[in-house]
Amino acid sequence: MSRFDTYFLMKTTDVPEYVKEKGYVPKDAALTVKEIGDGNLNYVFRVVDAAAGKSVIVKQAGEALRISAEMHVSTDRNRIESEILQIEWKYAPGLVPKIFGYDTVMCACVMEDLSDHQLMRYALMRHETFPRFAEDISTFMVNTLLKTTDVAMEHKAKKDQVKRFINPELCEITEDLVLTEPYNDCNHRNLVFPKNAEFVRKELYADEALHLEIAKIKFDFMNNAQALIHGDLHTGSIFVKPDSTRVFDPEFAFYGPMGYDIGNVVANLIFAWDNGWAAGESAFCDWALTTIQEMLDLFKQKFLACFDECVTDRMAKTPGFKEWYLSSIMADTAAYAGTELIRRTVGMAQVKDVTTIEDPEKRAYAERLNILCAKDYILHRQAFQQGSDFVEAVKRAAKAAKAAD
Ligand code: SR1
Ligand code: MG
Repeated sequence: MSRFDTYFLMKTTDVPEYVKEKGYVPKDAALTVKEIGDGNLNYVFRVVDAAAGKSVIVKQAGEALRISAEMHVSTDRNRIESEILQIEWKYAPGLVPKIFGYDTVMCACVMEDLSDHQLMRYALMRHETFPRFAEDISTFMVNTLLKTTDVAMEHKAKKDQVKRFINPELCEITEDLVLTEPYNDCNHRNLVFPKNAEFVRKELYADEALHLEIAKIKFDFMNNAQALIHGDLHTGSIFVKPDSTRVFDPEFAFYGPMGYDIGNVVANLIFAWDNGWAAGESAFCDWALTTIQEMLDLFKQKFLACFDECVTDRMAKTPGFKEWYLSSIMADTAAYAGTELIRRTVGMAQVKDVTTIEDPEKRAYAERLNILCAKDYILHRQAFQQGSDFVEAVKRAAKAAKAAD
């Protein structure tokens, strides 16, 4: 009988016994443990065996979320995360952390320690640039997304995956926080920067044409079981070094539209641009926009090449289909870049890139830019097909946000 035979939320002091009992480190190892979690949901412990020069990460799901004690989500999310990371490792080796084990009782997984990397959001807030990022993230997305679709997988095996990764509670968070509340504040959880209160009322709460498009996008998110998506691919879910990129934290994963992942990356690079603009870091801002363009164009190029290699469905080989399919993914990318830009600007879960902009005028401007760019992406989504289309919209919004002051 072990005290880890029944679930409880571990404290730092419980973790050494846990990793020893589960066999991840020798019983006599002298360990140091630090809680390093930075997300909204889970607890993350770094366990170091200094004498052996080894370390691992233990990630445990709590029953209440860190961001709000009132929000409860099944601890099964940690099982989904462990299994997805193993699938992603198969499709995109070296671009996710290695999983060493998952414990269904404690809802904890033990994985590779990536402390030699930095959390991408914080590195971007220091205006560091990552030359490999566009290459790596486009490879990650093509390999994990296209290869898990019906065009590439045996159809019954794909449907089994849809069943296995049904993720209703985490999807509900996205349906509420991303695809409902930013447009009406129906749960009174929005956080609107006071200087932009009237702008948000007019541009988001009172725009019925926008609401109709968001309703269409929301039901696409809920019903388009296209690929096994990460589901929360923002820069706080990515570790970077100049020569390495690792995506982690796929607990929101489910079968959904590919554009949701791609659009999230686009939006989060725009948040990085906001921060760089407020700090007067023009070279960094240029890098952020160039990276959006390169990432999307590389995605398209690799997608078309990979399609020819991995397509198995007879009808999917019909001439013209792959271009049509890719074009719909680019439009979805614009739609979900837009919804991410808006929800992180006025919704409950915001991003430090923007909230730490100290000058209130600059922050208000950046937030107006995000909202105007988002509306362009959402309302004209079919027109966004090339990387440069996405970048031009940022430049248009930068001008329009000044006029909207
Ligand atoms: C209640 S969780 C808030 C947000 O944090 C996660 O990272 C997801 O983005 C979610 O929407
Ligand atoms: Mg997360």
